Amino acid sequence: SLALPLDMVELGAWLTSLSQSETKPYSIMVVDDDEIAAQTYGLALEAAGMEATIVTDAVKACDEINRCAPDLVLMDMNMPTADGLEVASVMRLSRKNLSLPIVFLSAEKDMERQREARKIGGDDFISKPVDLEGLASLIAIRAERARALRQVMDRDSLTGLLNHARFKDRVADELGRSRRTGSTFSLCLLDLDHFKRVNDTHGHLCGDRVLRTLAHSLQGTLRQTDVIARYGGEEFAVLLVGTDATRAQIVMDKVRTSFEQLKFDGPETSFSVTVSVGVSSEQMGSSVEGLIGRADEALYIAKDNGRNRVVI
Ligand code: GH3
Ligand code: MG
Ligand code: MG
Ligand code: MG
Repeated sequence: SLALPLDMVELGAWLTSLSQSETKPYSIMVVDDDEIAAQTYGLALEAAGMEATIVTDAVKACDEINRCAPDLVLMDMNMPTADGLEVASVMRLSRKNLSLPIVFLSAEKDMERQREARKIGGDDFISKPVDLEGLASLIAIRAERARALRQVMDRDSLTGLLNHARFKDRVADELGRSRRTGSTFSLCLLDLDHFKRVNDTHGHLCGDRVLRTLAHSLQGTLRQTDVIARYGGEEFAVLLVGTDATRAQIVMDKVRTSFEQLKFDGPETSFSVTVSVGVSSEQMGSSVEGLIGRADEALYIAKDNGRNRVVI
């Protein structure tokens, strides 16, 4: 569930992010060695407002999942390059695919194989030939619930940002990419200054509003490819892709100065809040823990040196 827009937030940016998340069509991966059949299903899904990615070589299906992050997989059972059941078992090995619905589509008449398909975690089994309209509506319903589930699993309910666990996954992914391609990135930890005081003075609901406001201003300021998360209570974490520490300091300083200028209305008085930031950047042989540890040390220095500052 999305929070109401706030007076201090740029309404435009908020509405844009809201409409994007609401209208983004369901992305369905269709895995079938029979290209004509796959295209037919794809067209039926697209006619119902979804997006279809066709994969005819089952061996490539798992890699494709990482690339296109589908809301649902619709898969044939009997394919020459790999058995649909085996492909599904491999998909289920990844924690990321826990909530991914896998719908089997097959001419398979053998009840034992159908049972097996359900046993490895297939969510539905549809017999060929299929009623295309029925297929599309079933897929849309499954995809909708999967997306809602993923929202609960991956996101923080107060701010809608990625949660702590998913943030660490993304840092690990980015570290892997950086090792393969030599790309650079920075990790920033943000901690609100004297936030306990804000709660004590203006109440926790007001404090919650401050947290949402910082989340929205990060979303409004950073790039679409950057990763923004709620790390914990009043702490946020940001991964700036393709950005070295010097550049990250400039970016985060912009966030810091625009945030300190916001005026919040408390029950009795209006007030402003500041934020301290620690930055670390990818170096040869970094680990997720190493990066977070170094950002944390920088954050500690920022606090120690008077808060409301960015330290690299
Ligand atoms: P410092 O500048 O050293 O970071 O001081 P601080 O007061 O921000 O730090 P401290 O760790 O003492 O307090 C953090 C506060 O953040 C305490 C806690 O109640 C508040 N907090 C954590 N999560 C939430 C939340 O979800 N909502 C609200 N309103 N407050 C929260
Ligand atoms: Mg087949
Ligand atoms: Mg803290
Ligand atoms: Mg704090």
